[in-house]
Amino acid sequence: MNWPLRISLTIILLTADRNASHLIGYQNNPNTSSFVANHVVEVRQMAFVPSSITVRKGERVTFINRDIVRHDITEEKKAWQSRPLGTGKSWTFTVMRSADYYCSIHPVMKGKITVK
Ligand SMILES: [Cu+2]
Repeated sequence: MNWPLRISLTIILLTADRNASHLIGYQNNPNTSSFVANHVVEVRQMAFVPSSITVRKGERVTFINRDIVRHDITEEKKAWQSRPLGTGKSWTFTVMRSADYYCSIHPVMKGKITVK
């Protein structure tokens, strides 16, 4: 690969990454044999990162606890809730509607998922 082409591809990849930094990939959906996007929200220093994401209905979100204390992910009206996640643990769910959520252990921690 020549250098100008390699630089162009790098710029494209960096731009794509900035636009969807929470999007880590696609997973095969065995029910539809289509691919479903998988978004990632990390929990770092008592905050959800990113705190707001936009997804399509049926896409998945994985929460990963990168913090040193336990956290959970609780929908505002408790429509859904993860188990408490220790350091390094993750929880994945399929998003069907927009939701505001928080950590029930530390209620100041808040996040938002918007289904477009
Ligand atoms: Cu917490």
